[in-house]
Amino acid sequence: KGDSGLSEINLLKTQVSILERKLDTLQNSFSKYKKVIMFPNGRIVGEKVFMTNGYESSFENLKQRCFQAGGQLASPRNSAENTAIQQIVALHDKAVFLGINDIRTEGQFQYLNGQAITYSNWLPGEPNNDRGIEDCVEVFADGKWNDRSCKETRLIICEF
Ligand code: 289
Ligand code: CA
Repeated sequence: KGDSGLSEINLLKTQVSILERKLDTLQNSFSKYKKVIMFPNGRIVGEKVFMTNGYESSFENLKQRCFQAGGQLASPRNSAENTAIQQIVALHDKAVFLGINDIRTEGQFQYLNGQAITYSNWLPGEPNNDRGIEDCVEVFADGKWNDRSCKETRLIICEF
């Protein structure tokens, strides 16, 4: 009887921890979708949410703003994510900066975590590092990328 009581408690503990993990997942999803409802300028692609609040500034400021909001500057990993960003650009009629740059090593574009990019959508002839000062990546309303000076002012899109 004593042993079976113990195993019942252990079973219950396992079930509670499974439920806790599920609750955690649900809460994370809910907080994402809540943001999209509050900011209808967003787009959901799989697990990611892309959003703008209309803020415009240079790359470093955009990067900081997204980080402070608990996300990061939009960093599309595939064409579906790039299309979501393209739609937001078209909606606002303003180009954006991505969370991608070649500040560390010229010609080697990387994500904000330092990994080399695995997806790109450059305009023909880009990146060209025009005048030797183009380390950031802007996206136009057609979804195409151009490297551009990080000092330019562009619209913010964060991903969460
Ligand atoms: O300052 C140069 C930029 O305005 C862009 O000019 C042309 O569109 C191309 O040379 C681009 O590569 C360049 O970023
Ligand atoms: Ca360029």
